[in-house]
Amino acid sequence: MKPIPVCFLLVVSICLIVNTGVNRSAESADFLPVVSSNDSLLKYLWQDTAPIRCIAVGDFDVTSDGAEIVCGGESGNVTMLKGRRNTWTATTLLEVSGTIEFLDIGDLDILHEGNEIVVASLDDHLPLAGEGPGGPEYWGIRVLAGSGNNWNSTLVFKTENAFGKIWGLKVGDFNISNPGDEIIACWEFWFDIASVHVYSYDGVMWTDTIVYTGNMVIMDADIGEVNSSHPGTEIILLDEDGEYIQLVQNDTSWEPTCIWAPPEIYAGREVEIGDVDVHHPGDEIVVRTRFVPGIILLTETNTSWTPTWILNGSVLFTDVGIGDIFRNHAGKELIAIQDRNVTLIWNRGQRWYHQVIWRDLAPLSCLSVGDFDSYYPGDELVVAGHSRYVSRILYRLFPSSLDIV
Ligand SMILES: [Ca+2]
Ligand SMILES: [Ca+2]
Ligand SMILES: [Ca+2]
Ligand SMILES: [Ca+2]
Repeated sequence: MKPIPVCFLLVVSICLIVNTGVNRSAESADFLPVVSSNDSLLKYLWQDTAPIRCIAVGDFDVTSDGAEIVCGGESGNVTMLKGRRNTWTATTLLEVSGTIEFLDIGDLDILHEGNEIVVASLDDHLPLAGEGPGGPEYWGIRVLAGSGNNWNSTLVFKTENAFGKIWGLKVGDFNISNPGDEIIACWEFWFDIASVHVYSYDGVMWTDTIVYTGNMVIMDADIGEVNSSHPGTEIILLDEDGEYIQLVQNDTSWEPTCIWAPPEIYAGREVEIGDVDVHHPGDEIVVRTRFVPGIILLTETNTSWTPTWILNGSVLFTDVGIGDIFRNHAGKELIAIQDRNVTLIWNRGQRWYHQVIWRDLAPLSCLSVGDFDSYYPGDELVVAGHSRYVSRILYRLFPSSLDIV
């Protein structure tokens, strides 16, 4: 652990509870064309005007049943998709003059009914004199709360005149002493200075807590019960060099421990934690690699950590997710995207299987799983990327060969 450099404190301005005034009344809500089709296996729910970078599924609008979809990307718009079977409506919830890079959903404000959406965007700017490529980037983290046609956006944090970049962002219970969920953001300030922040809202104000700093950039973070020798949840951080770091919360402080320091080929770009192996107690750590294309599983038994390389690829994977979408398999599966391909990954006994279940029209960027379509039982998978389409992949579209593996 390294103290936070003074330069970092000078260049970052913290803007807590700044309401940007985006409050859409019923009259001004920006409805986009409704998708309606007679095709019961409708694949493309909606098309954005520019490539889509991020997508999330969750129940953030209490006026409609079940979960909704939210997506964003190079258009600078955050769009909500609601629908059932062949009829879908798109509503713009927020517009920024830049790119939406991260979206996630959780209960950040316990006084607002239901869940809220977190949006992290890289905002456009005109270069200042002397600035070239690689100059300052202006990031904003906003929380969107609303229902129906009425949505509010609150700016939680922004960088100003700073070299800063968010590599990973999630919503979850990252601060057990604050009610509900919090935001974790893995920042790189200046060059190679890692600063992991947890943003907590207690119903009155936002608090920004630095939970980890270091000289190696942290690529991503997630939380779950991955370590049986420690009661409660653990946060896992991936550093750029390959170290896997466990953060455990002790009252109001977060204590880091390196749990695995593998060769660089195992260095991770993204971590997702969930119960993807019913034969192993608790949650497992799933990692998308950043140098050698692959998906890795890291599991703990009696304080020893075991890596399993469960999938190779020809090019780097761009997203990995966890969900229960394969009815012929008990428990949850992994879904990974690589170029135009969506691959389903599941285990039986000690063996891992994988199969491409969908090919999009252009390279994909993001995926999410949830019960966003009440017409079909259980959860559905949604993917998006350079085709600009949001595609729903139903179980009935899976290749029939899957069921005999
Ligand atoms: Ca709430
Ligand atoms: Ca909490
Ligand atoms: Ca398990
Ligand atoms: Ca469903």
